[in-house]
Amino acid sequence: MTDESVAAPRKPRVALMGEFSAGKSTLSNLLMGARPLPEKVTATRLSPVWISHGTDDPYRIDIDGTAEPVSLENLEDLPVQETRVIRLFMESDILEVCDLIDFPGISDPNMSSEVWERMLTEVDAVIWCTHATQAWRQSEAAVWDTMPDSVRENSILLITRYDKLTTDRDRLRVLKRVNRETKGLFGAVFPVSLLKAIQAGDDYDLWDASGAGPFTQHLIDTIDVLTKLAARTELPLYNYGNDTAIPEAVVAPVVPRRVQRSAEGERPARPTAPEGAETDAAGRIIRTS
Ligand SMILES: Nc1nc2c(ncn2[C@@H]2O[C@H](COP(=O)(O)OP(=O)(O)OP(=O)(O)O)[C@@H](O)[C@H]2O)c(=O)[nH]1
Ligand SMILES: [Mg+2]
Repeated sequence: MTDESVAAPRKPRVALMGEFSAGKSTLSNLLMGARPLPEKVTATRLSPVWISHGTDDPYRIDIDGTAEPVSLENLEDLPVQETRVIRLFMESDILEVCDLIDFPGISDPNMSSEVWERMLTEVDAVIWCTHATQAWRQSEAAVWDTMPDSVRENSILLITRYDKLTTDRDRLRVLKRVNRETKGLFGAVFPVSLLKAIQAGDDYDLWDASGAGPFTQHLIDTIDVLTKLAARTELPLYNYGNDTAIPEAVVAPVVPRRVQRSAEGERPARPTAPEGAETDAAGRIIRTS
């Protein structure tokens, strides 16, 4: 544990979840402006990876609670079934305001769902990544159905790999269907091409066209809300049932209003799309709630 985390109230914990290959790890790279893991490691099945701000060495926590140092190069050798979570520390802007937990894919036939289910109770909010070309499958809806409202209302649904849909008609069709089928189940829904967002570099227009602009702005606002909620309770929101009131706020910390995308460049906060906004011909924006 870093000194910082002992002194400060706990940070909100945002989980990155979704089906296999939906873009969870790409999203964590985008948000942190860096790759936390070597390329070859991200290609393998890992236990949930919980990333916090700091310079501490990585370690794993066994299912019996024992902590043990690990090497980043050898994460793929760790026993997935016996590892509750891998803890990593990085000095990235977004980690100053929240922790990120990168989950494995939900319906991986080579991994028991227990591996990620046992980490759900640590979560305050989720960014759920759903493949644009097969968005919001039954398997995704079934898992989301088990989440408490306290988590769902602060969660974001990202329709990822949106660039794989090639016509405006397809994009609109998918967006409308997903919005219809997930009505009331998420705080907001955004279509995005994570690949294009990463490739945008410092090109402001490309960044916006990727869908990352409105999404990151909404994420910053959500982290603000979560920070205030987290200050009221030591328990993750997952553990607050629908009928359990969250205690009154003691402090309302101020969240820096920025998410740095890359080591070199930083982008000013962008305005969110107005309520009820739809796509334009370039497939940009769309914030629906
Ligand atoms: N075209 C396109 N490819 C993407 C996009 N997002 C991710 N990818 C690619 O999809 C592949 C899978 O992405 P990951 O980020 O590893 O997906 P994941 O959800 O972490 O996958 P698992 O952890 O294996 O379940 C990678 O090759 C990415 O480059 C996108 O928006 N557009
Ligand atoms: Mg991954």
